Amino acid sequence: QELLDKAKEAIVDADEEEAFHLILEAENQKLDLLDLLLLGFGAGNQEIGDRFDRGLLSLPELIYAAEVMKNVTNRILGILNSDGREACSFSAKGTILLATVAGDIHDIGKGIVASTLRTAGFEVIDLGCEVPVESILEEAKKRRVDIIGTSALLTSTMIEQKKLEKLLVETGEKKNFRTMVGGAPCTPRWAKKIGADGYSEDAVEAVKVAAKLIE
Ligand code: B1M
Repeated sequence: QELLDKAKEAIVDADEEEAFHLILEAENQKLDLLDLLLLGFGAGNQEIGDRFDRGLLSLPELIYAAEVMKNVTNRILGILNSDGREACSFSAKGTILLATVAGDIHDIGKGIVASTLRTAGFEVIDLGCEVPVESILEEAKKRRVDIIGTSALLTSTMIEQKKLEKLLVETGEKKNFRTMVGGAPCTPRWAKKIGADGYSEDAVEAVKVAAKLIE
């Protein structure tokens, strides 16, 4: 718990050196790095968001702390992915394309989803952020993926997920792919409304939903 508290504090203080030191410490103590990421650093990320909301943090401060969170996320995911460990029992193999939708640069959560899916045995193609629906579909066709997963963190960019569903129907491609949506403003109701096949609230649930979609 002490390490988790320190991890939270490191993000709030935007202290990258301390954060990397804590990762090493957790590795040495053989602690679960995913727990450290989600419950420790993740709590710090949540806290900076809340502070920004309440006007206690300026945008440059938010950007700086978020950059530290991103570097920390990448470091931990790098370690976990190179371990080649299987975290879950659902080894439902399949290919998933992930993208944060056009106009949206939030990619920390999507990175965690990508890593969790990889750890669970899926092949993940991550197109990054600000990806237009046309590019998503083009790549999905080229790579013959099973599932297209989109992430949206802004209420103003969720509409891109609807745009993708529309494009899939209009081009006759809907039958060829399962779709999945996620990101803080998304809900199961939203997924149903736009015609997406799946929704998940977090990275762990994303694995279960993806496994179900390719059953
Ligand atoms: Co911004 N931002 N941000 N931001 N940011 C939010 C989302 C916001 C809620 C903050 C706020 O005002 N309270 C708000 C959105 C308001 C709204 O639309 N209703 C907001 C805003 C307004 C903005 C800007 C417009 C600010 C500005 O410029 N004025 C700007 C937008 C720029 C743009 O995108 N065009 C902006 C910028 C930024 C930073 C660059 C500073 C940084 C992003 C860095 C990065 O991602 N590379 C940032 C951050 C960090 C946040 C908050 C603080 C944290 C987001 C995050 O990383 N969460 C966020 C407030 C908050 O959420 N408390 C906020 C942690 C992450 C692990 O969770 O992303 O939810 P999350 O992912 C989860 C689940 O959602 C789910 O699993 C993940 C892991 O469990 N999930 C999926 C996600 N995708 C999924 C896909 C799936 C399945 C599950 O299947 C495909």
